Amino acid sequence: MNKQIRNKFAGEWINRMIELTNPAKVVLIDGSEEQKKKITAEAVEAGELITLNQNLMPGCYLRRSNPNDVARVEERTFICTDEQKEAGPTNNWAYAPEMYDKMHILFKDSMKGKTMYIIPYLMGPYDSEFSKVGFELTDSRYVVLSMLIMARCGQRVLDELGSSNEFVKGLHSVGTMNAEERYICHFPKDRTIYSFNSEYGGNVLQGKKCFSLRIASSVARQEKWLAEHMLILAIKKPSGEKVYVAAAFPSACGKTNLAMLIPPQKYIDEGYEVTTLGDDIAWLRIGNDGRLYAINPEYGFFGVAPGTNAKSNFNALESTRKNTIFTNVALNKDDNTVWWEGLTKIPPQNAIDWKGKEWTDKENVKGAHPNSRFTAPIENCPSLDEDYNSPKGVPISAIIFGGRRAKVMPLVMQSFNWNHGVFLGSSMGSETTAATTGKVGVTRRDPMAMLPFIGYNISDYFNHWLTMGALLGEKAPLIFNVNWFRTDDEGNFIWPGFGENFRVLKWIIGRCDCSENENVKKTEIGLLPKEIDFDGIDVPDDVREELFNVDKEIWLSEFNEIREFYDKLDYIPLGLKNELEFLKLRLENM
Ligand code: OXD
Ligand code: MN
Repeated sequence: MNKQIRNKFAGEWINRMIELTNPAKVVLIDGSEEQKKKITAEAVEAGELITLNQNLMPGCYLRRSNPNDVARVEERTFICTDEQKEAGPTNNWAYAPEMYDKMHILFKDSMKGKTMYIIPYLMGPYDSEFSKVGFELTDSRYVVLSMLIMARCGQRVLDELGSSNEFVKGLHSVGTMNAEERYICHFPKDRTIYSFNSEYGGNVLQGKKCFSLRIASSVARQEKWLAEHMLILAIKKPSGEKVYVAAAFPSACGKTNLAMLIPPQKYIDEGYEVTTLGDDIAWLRIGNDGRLYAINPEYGFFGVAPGTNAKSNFNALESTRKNTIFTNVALNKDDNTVWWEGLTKIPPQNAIDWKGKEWTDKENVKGAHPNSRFTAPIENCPSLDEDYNSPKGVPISAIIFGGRRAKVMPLVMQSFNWNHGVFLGSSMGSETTAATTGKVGVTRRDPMAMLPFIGYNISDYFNHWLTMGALLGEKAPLIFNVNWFRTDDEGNFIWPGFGENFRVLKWIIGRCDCSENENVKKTEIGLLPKEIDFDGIDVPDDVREELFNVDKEIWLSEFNEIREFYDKLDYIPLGLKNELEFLKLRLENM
């Protein structure tokens, strides 16, 4: 029996899980440096981690995963409830009692001969009304060490929990790594998460997608707040005033890059600065003053390595210089550091690929897996905002939605109002690239970039967004849509993106403080800038026009696609039905 946990509710549940999984030993994670060192040394000794060059990269390690376990598995991810309609048409549903039975068979004796680590963790800052406690019980040292980076963990969390029964229960076992029997299960009613047969971050670092999005979105609906797949950044204006922005993008749209953006020199010289609060998840609540406040519940970055370099994202690269775990990247044998596609133009001479083989055929074989990752402490980030840890959160002035659209969406537009903004979020999508599927240019709808993460029925989720707007009233943040991926007829991107995206952010914050009141025009699809500050970059006149072009035929077909998508849902909330109808009327009169 485990006597280390004094909280009666947690203690009882943990004892049941110990009985079920039958570990040889149980270790409570206390959050101390000594314990972390000890577990790291054991992981190195067991061959689970490779020590990298400690002079160049202190505290950094390389992990090679099972090659069958390199990404999130949406088809093996379940929302388990009593009735299917609670999960809705966009989730894999399982009948909760049946899934519990199945899981308890899989977990029976799954930790026999192994150590169970009890990780008490907190999503959100200490002493904050935003924050919520979870426990993850795991038999993986790699998961323990990754959780120590991604969340606030240990004794202080137990102190914060006190005698409360409010915590998320999580059980994880690496099992046999049989991909066919891989399960990522969520039981929102019991606030319980079970992950089995995987060690991939998005599946098993339970604080992240499982808790902070799927379980939290369902809790947020009950408690009237929002748990969203959003980065948070701050823009300091030359006056010294800061404006906070939250933004949601589907994967492969540069979310981490935007979160850590460095403005063009001209704006830095004028006194602008962008700072980072989070790159993946935001929890948003209405504060005492009626405004919407956000925190980043996480404590680290779980970023995609390939493509990250000093030019594409200096701040992300700097964040990985110390105390970072790299997963499935190549090992540079010359200096015992890491490498991935896009880090430098020329790969290292002598390297080992992500599968652990000598990397000789550099033409045909990738050194790093395309979804290889770095797990890095947030405090490493040079652009970290001073308020990233604030228990109060930061007041959000603008919400940005975005996707990868070759023709439909302009570079930037503002919604007419909150409901229209929710409509833009609900219908947002991204076109597939050759890298993601064989079929290029198919629009995959990914509402609010939350499709794989909404822990309940998507129609109720849309309704909840509309309700939040009604509660916020006049104090609601403005909602925008951006598209960095507009192309010409040959398929070339016409917008430089990266740091230049600051020009768009500048218009957005100008809309928030009314300084761009004159620089706006009403179109059928939303409010567009009359002009954007192109000073200092070479954007020909026809490209400037194309970036904001609204084509009636393209939009009519977009309208039809949105309607088809809506038709697949259980119901469409009235506020969104109206927006769809208004759009049609405006387009018909165009
Ligand atoms: C994701 C991630 O898959 O953040 O969205 O890793
Ligand atoms: Mn994400």
